[in-house]
Amino acid sequence: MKIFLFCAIFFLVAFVNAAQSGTEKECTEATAVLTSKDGTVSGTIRVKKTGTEDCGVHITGTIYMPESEYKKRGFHIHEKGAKGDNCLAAGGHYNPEGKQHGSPDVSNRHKGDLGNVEQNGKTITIDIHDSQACLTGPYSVLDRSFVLHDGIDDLGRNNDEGSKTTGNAGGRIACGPIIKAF
Ligand SMILES: [Cu+2]
Ligand SMILES: [Zn+2]
Repeated sequence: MKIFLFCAIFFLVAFVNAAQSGTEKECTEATAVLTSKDGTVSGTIRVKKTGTEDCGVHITGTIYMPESEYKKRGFHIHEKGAKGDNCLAAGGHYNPEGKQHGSPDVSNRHKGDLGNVEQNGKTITIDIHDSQACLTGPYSVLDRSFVLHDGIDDLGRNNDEGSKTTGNAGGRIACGPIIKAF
């Protein structure tokens, strides 16, 4: 009887642990705080899963930065959730499938290719529906980084090497790791 009770408790504990680790993997919402090294750029971004599939998210947020004329800026998810070395620590564009750099609305693109965002005055308002970024599954963007660039992403439409790898979006002016929220 004692053995039976012991076994029953053992399996119950194992079952509860398995159920908990299952829910840990689930992620429906993530956040990222973007900053620049000099402190002049800051923003908060939210990523919400939009359906039951692993991929498909709604990305919203606001970035505040020094005033400039209306300008487009490249905005991507880069591979690593690190922001050292003026955001170079974030690595290259998140590209687990070995594709070319491209526009967010084509299938041959890096998973992290979100295109351009628009600065108006001191503000960039972000409101992106993306079908390829994922919050669950093998290609999750959790623990990777958003990177805001100084220049315009050419969306891979030119014939030079840079266009097919980075979109020639220029320097990295702010970044922030994508962290699980719920
Ligand atoms: Cu980038
Ligand atoms: Zn890219």
